[in-house]
Amino acid sequence: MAMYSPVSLIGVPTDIGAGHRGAGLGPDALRIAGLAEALTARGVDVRDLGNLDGPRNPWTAPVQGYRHLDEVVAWNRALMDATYAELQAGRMPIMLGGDHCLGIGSITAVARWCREQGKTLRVLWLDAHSDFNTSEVTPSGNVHGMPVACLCGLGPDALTRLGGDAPAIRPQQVHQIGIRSVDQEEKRLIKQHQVDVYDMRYIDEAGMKRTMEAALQGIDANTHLHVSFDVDFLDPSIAPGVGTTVPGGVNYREAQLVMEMIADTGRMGSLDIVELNPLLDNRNSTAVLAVDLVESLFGKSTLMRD
Ligand code: NNH
Ligand code: MN
Ligand code: MN
Ligand code: MN
Repeated sequence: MAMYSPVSLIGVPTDIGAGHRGAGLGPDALRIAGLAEALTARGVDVRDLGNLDGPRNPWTAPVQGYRHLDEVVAWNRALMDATYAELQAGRMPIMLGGDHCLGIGSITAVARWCREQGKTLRVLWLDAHSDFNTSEVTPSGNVHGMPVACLCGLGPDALTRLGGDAPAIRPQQVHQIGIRSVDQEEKRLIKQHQVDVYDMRYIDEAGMKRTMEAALQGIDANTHLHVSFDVDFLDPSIAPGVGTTVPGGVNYREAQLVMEMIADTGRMGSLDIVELNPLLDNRNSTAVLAVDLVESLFGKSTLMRD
């Protein structure tokens, strides 16, 4: 069995950036599904840091294109600090979301740490959505549709400069897999900024193996791989417990292969698990599936390879 760095679980119980209530219950659903125990069984040293604290969700309408911007900033600042502290302590942060706006905080911290360590950061964004909206083009004002744009410097200063300098990352560092719902103006931005997108059409044509080979191409010993796993990446037939289901998603076998191929690189240094919504789930089955997939990220193969 491969040796993994020690892991810290950081619960971030908020749906502050989402369009449905309930993602704030995600951390406990993942705990109850046995995440820590599954990693321990893989031989990983796991510490559960419990949940971060932050403002309640005021559930108000957008103001200048953003819903709850102040609260989104507060949660992301807390997460950025917690993530950075774990990286500094030599531990792999696993963020238990919470909605995907939290990717701003976790990845800003990871980007800063990689810069200081001279590491090359690559972000794998597993999602049905590109999350590249801005306040001008968002159909909803929900910040969970904006984190990639914010990380690339498009957005309000309070989010793009969360870690001081903007942008935290370049669009070329982001590789998106499973994409099948992109808003009209968001498409234009994605093309303009040249994000590397492997949408479902690409996966249908090339197959998941070739898709992942392309997305992982060029990784070397100096690469830090950050995996941002939006559970709506998965097909709703196997993962109903998310706020924004989109049909035609990644199936069980494809998802396992994605995780196994990431594990094979040995370069995953941080992970987000976001958008799990237990209120919409079927007896926590989506949380159990997420844990199963995280086991594969840590080298558990359904074949006889370990
Ligand atoms: N694109 C839509 C929006 O910006 C939906 C985003 N929802 C997500 N993203 N779950 O991953 O409002
Ligand atoms: Mn997302
Ligand atoms: Mn999504
Ligand atoms: Mn597996």
